[in-house]
Amino acid sequence: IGGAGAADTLVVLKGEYLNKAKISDGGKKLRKNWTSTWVVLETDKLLFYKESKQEALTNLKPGCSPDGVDLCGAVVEWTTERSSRKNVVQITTSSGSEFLLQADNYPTICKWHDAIKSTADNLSKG
Ligand code: I3P
Repeated sequence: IGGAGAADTLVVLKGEYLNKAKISDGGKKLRKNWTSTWVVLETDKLLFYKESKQEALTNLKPGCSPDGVDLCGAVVEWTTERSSRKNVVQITTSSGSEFLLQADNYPTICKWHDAIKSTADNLSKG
């Protein structure tokens, strides 16, 4: 994902640590591995950093772009089927990759679910 630090992207939700697991890549199932990830929501994408410190460092380095997902065409929904954990949100990208985001604190994950969903829905409206 390019455009880190570009003037046309704005942070919608400031970084926060959430549990993240990528469960499929382009339709191919992956072994689930939950990791604590620093997540930042921008106007068109969700960015993932290992640590909060990396957000500033990555943006300073020319040619260095963070790991993330394009939210255009993405489907965002609560799931109780993809995990035994509570408070799990599933994001399915237009390229067929699937991510799970989770937090034990319900208000926290609700805020992220609502913001990511409305961002994705707005982008899809074109
Ligand atoms: C997985 C691990 C995950 C679990 C997943 C297991 O085992 O226990 O935490 O997901 O369940 O397969 P392993 O470490 O051996 O890969 P949840 O915590 O989300 O339930 P799953 O296969 O039902 O997704």
